[in-house]
Amino acid sequence: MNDTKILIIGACGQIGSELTLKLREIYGTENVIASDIRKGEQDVFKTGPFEIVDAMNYEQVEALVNKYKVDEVYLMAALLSATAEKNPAFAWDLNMNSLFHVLNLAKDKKIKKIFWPSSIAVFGPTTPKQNTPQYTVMEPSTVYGISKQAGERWCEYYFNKYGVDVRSIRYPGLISWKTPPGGGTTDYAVDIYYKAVSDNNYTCFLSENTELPMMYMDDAIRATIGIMQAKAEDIKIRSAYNLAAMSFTPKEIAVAIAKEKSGFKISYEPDFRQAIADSWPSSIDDSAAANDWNWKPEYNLENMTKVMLENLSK
Ligand code: AKB
Repeated sequence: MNDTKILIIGACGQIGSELTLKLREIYGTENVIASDIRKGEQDVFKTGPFEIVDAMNYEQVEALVNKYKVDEVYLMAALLSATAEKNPAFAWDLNMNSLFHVLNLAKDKKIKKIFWPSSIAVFGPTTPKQNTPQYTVMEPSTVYGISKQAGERWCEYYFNKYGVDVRSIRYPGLISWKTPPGGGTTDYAVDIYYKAVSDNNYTCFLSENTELPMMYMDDAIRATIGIMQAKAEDIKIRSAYNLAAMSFTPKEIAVAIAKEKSGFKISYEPDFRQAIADSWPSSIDDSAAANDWNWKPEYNLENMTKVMLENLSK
């Protein structure tokens, strides 16, 4: 396993940066090639190989795969929900073309395995909101959700038709103190901790009772590497797995923060992201991931809040 060569596309983003460091710990620095459209202010390009790549350019991606004899690709480049609504055409191009490039590289046997992230955004206003099942009505109403839903169908198609070993999970909102998120609807759940530490108050862009599925980044990274290391025959779902850890509202996260930081205050000024959040599930049934590849989260709102505040206060 230690000779496996891994390419991460979108390595400077919120998930990519932490994923790169973890994969380098497991597979060895030289075996994990980080790449992105530009260098971020990240450890990723100081701790191992780093290449500039445009995920939408097939020749550039193929050249990297050939140069490093890449076995596995983690395609983390994407425009998230809020940013995608501002530039739907570009979001569609980036999210879909980059996926086709790696799927086609695997179809042509140039790479062996792909990780591609999906999202709770594949669900829409007609989906059952509580404990949303793995298989259910899916009518996403955002361009991001539409691209993730279409991407899931293509992943399954390439697996069924060409035997491409592609694996995916539907991430909930992700929370980390290491790298800030960019352009998502769930970003408030990260911003709130930064503001709690700097100002002891926060104005939330979602309303107080908007309940969304969320996850601490360490759990998300464990899930990502877990599904990639699982035996191929255990991965029974080749579109994307539901994944869950906790669900809370802005009001509930504010209460959890106030327990650690007395006097913390929240106010609410919902903007265009409210409609996106209202179209998504409140909680997720992830029993298929638990059954098929032993997924189990470790963080809940309380222990995550302690870790977030502790680290951001340093
Ligand atoms: C977003 O808010 O767009 C993302 C997601 C749920 O996929 N965090």
